[in-house]
Amino acid sequence: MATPEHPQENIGQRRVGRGAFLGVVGLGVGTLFAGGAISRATRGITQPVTDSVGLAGVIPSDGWRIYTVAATMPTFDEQSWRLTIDGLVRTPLSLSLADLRDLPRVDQVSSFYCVTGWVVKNVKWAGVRIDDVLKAAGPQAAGTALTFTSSERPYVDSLTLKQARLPDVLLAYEQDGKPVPRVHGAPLRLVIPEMYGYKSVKWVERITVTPEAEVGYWEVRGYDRDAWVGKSNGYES
Ligand SMILES: Nc1nc2c(c(=O)[nH]1)N[C@H]1C(S)=C(S)[C@@H](COP(=O)(O)O)O[C@H]1N2
Ligand SMILES: [Mo]
Repeated sequence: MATPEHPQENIGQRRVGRGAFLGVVGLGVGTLFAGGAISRATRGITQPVTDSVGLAGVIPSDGWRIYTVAATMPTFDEQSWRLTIDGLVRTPLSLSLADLRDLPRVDQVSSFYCVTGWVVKNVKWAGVRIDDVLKAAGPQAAGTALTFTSSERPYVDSLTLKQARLPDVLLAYEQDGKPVPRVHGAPLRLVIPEMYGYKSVKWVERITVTPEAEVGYWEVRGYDRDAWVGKSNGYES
């Protein structure tokens, strides 16, 4: 099911109807880091309860919905694929998957929230921290944000450097113990558990250091630029 699922009327619907069909719980966003469980579930963030928005019947059993904006999903070739780091950096980089795997590996478990109401709890990710990727490129002082470009055109989104440095943000190359599947963004996707899923760009092929955060695909279409789970697009308490 590769249907775009964020029609703009969703936004209005949620705003108008949230009192009627949204339950909220005080769960917060939690991430478990391998090698020392840290739960950050104490921040008082409210969550939509998936079942109360009536999605239970249409969500596949593992909970994911596969989203795309183009007609076909990108493919990649393991040998020739490269991640480009450019923009306001001293040394633009072109990194292979092997280069990424040589960087410090991070394992974490975090939940994934789409702004439309579905959630996948406890997804096991492995990958690399953004800072570890940026280090060799050397971001310039004027660079305050990152643009993540998908090989699925025209999907793009951005984070401030500060957001990208949150401790559970990662460029994931494994999901639930296997290479990230094609439908979920192979070979590399962004994961930022504290924000709604539209910030977690799939099929990332370029990270550009920019003077300020660029407006992302869904943000052009009305969604908040800071997509904090529980605090954006109508969910503020
Ligand atoms: N390239 C690309 N990345 C994307 C999207 C997309 O359509 N294209 N959808 C976003 C949205 S709205 C969500 S909720 C998640 C869904 O992740 P999934 O398709 O792996 O389930 O991917 C995000 N990243
Ligand atoms: Mo989403």
